[in-house]
Amino acid sequence: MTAEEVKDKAVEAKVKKIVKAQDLTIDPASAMMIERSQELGVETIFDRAQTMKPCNIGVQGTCCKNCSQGPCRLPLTKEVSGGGEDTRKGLCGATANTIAARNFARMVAAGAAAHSDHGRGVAETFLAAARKETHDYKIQDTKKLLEIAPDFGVDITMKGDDGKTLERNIDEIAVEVGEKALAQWGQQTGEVCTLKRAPKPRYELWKKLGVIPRGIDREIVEIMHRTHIGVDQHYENILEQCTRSALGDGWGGSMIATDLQDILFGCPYPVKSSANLGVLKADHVNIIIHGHEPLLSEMIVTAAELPEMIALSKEKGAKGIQLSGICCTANEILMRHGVPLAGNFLQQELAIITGAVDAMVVDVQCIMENIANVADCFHTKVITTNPRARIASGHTIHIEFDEHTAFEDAKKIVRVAIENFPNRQKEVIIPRYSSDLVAGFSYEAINYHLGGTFRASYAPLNDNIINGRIRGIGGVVGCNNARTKHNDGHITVVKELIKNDVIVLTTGCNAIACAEAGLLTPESAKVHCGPGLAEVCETVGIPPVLHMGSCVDNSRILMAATEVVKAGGLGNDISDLPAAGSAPEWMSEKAISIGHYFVTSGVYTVFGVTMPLSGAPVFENYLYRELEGIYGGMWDCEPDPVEHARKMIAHIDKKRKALGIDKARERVLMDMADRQKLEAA
Ligand code: XCC
Ligand code: SF4
Repeated sequence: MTAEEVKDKAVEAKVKKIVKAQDLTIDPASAMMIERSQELGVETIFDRAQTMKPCNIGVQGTCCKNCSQGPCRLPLTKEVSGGGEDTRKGLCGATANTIAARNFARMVAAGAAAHSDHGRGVAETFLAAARKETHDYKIQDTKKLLEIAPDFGVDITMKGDDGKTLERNIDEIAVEVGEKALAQWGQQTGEVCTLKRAPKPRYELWKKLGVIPRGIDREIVEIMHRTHIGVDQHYENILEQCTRSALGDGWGGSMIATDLQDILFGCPYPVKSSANLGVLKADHVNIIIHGHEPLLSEMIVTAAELPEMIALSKEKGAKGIQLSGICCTANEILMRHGVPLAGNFLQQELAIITGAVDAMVVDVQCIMENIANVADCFHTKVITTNPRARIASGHTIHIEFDEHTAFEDAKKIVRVAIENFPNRQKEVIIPRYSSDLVAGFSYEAINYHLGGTFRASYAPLNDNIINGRIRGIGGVVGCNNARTKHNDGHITVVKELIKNDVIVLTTGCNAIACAEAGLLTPESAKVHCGPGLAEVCETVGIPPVLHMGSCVDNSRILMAATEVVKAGGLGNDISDLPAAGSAPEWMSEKAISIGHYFVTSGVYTVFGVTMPLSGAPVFENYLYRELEGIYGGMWDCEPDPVEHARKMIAHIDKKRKALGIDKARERVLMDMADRQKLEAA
């Protein structure tokens, strides 16, 4: 070892000793497992976050490696931050703003590609099911099929010989919807048809600005072209392409994924379950499904319930099979089957460290390569299933999933897990923490819940916003980020919002964080909400935080916002609503695509932790301020979670004022002391 290396090691050891698990997460179950990892000497992301600091120039968004003459690195200088002239240039002359805009655009492209490729897979399976090429999948929700068919230009009725209107055969409709849906990806001209679902003024604005995506894939490819060296070198023009691509994600690929999944697997309605590592059972075969696509996991849910599988598990000495999930695959099967949540993004390694996971089955997205290394320290089998996503580290098994043999594949996987049960080596330690939850709030379910079966409508929600009981709507979503305390941003932001009577719609890893903190129960309303929101939740019987699903289900939030606009009384467009978006602990490129389709749909959207923009002040100003004049929504970044929530509330109040409904409630912020006074009274 060189002297340098010795020094590094010493620093590393010191850092490890200083950092307490309680400083890394607010979740007691996770803290327990972090400590256990330290005890066993199993390295996790929490350790590496201490020993490896992020690159200071990349963090500013101003490192360009788009050609081999670079990387050209343009950190912010004192002169520029002091208002002086910005003379920074890459070799080709690209300015810091061009570089940051190109980097941002590539994040949008990757994020939109991830969501949309997921959507494409769903559309392909949907079509196979509609054509009856597979018997494992069936068209289940025909009501939703008939509802969405017209959006794809598919007739649901036909004229009979006698001129009378007849209902069309449902299978024919399904095939046509499948074909039209799949065509949205490769379409070269025209418009992605689902954009028409937006409120009319929004659609018209997009049309006027020329940002309606022609085809989902085309806009993503065009970002890659434009950001190649020497093509698009104007940040405004680059951002316009980001808008096409992101809208093609939120109102296209993601929305179609959600719709077709609902039709194949059933539209979610409220369902009870539980969340956190405590859902694992020491005496059961534990199978965790992790990733994003419900296609395979739906089959695994069924396979794990087969009497033959349960019998096999007993033969191997277990009491049965416990299925649970991590990340958005978890959200998908929770929403439709009530399968419990084992944890969110930063808990994937920790789940394995319990020693109780017999198989972790992964599909695509947000699967850390290191789970393979952690699994090597235990008996856990990591099973990759998607040809797009394999792992070189550690020892993993690949059982490829094919929609034509889906159920057989799923049975194979469940069997591997069961056979692995007797191989447990280390002591099993499962933190005894799990929280009850209610999930399953599709926008259809919200409609039904608020209005009742016979007059399903968003009008009661609007009434309560207008009369001020509900101050506004917060869409809080997104990842975990190892650069910030696990779940702290999520829970602080959400609690601050509901305390101030802002109802929260959630998806993704925020939803899982809220579940773990007990915020997804109707009972949590009277503990955490301001009096207005508490009253509404109590009357209607809903939690103050509504779990709407996975990352692609952010499209449900767009549809809910559209329904609120349609219900009337709160303006004509999404940008008129007293609403704001947030991703307190974002990290993935998908989050950037989501953020951008929220912003360009008219929503003020705040991201936590950091944004790769600080080295490019002109581009940053464009995103954080000027965009509001164009789209009515804009980006912002606020790492402090309380301030983060307050910025959202300030925006909500600004919109209330513009609507003339600010008088309905006093514009005060409740803090904890006020709340206690109120409770005491
Ligand atoms: Fe992944 Fe969807 Fe982010 Fe969680 S929230 S870390 S993307 S699982 Ni969408
Ligand atoms: Fe440098 Fe320009 Fe090449 Fe980027 S594209 S690495 S700024 S020369």
